Amino acid sequence: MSAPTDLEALKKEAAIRAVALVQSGNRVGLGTGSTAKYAIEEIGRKLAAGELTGIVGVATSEASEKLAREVGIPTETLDPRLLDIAIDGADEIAPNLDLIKGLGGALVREKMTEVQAGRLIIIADHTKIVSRLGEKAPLPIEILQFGFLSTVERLREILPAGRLRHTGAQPYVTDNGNYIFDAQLPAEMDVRALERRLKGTLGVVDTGLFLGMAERAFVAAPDGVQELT
Ligand code: ABF
Repeated sequence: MSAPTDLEALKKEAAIRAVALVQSGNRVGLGTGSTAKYAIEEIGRKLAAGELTGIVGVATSEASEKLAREVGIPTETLDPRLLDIAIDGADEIAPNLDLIKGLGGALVREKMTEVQAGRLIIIADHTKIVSRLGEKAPLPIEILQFGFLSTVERLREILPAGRLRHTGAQPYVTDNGNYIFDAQLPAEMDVRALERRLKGTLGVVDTGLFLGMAERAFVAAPDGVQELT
């Protein structure tokens, strides 16, 4: 059988590979975005077919919560219990599986959920592979609405090239009621030092840097799905 060439078909195939790691009885972190959507649908399909039982999903966004309900996945909100596995997309994947996430706006719920997962499995198409973080995508940084102009000024002292995300004329608002500052990362950036500095910046809720969190990635390319560890 020849490999599918359509990108959506490949993203779906990557999602199916990741969902194969889910076992009956697992508590599963449900990611957000157009690739994670396929994983949620596949879990729903397997539940309906009786191929999986006893799954509990913890959704990383309102949109994923809604989709999970539609496909029949019982959901709970995040509590201190660990999750067995989480499956999510990414905006950039570095060779060591460090990630930029959050262009979809769900970075805080994603990070809070996925840090509690025994395994974080990333699914993406090949355009997300980079040689260094910040090569293609900006780094999303979620900030409080209160005093946001002050926070943006503080952030510009660290990352001068960046701007508040907008939807039309209005600032984009996350599921948590916050704003997002999208910053260009300079080359040769120590992302671990950057993460510490950003997390210590007043008004910052969290960043889209997911460092040392992913266990593996299934990356969809025209010649098939590659597994990165
Ligand atoms: C989420 O969805 C995000 O962290 C990331 O921003 C985005 C990727 O979406 P897609 O799979 O649609 O490219 O996983």
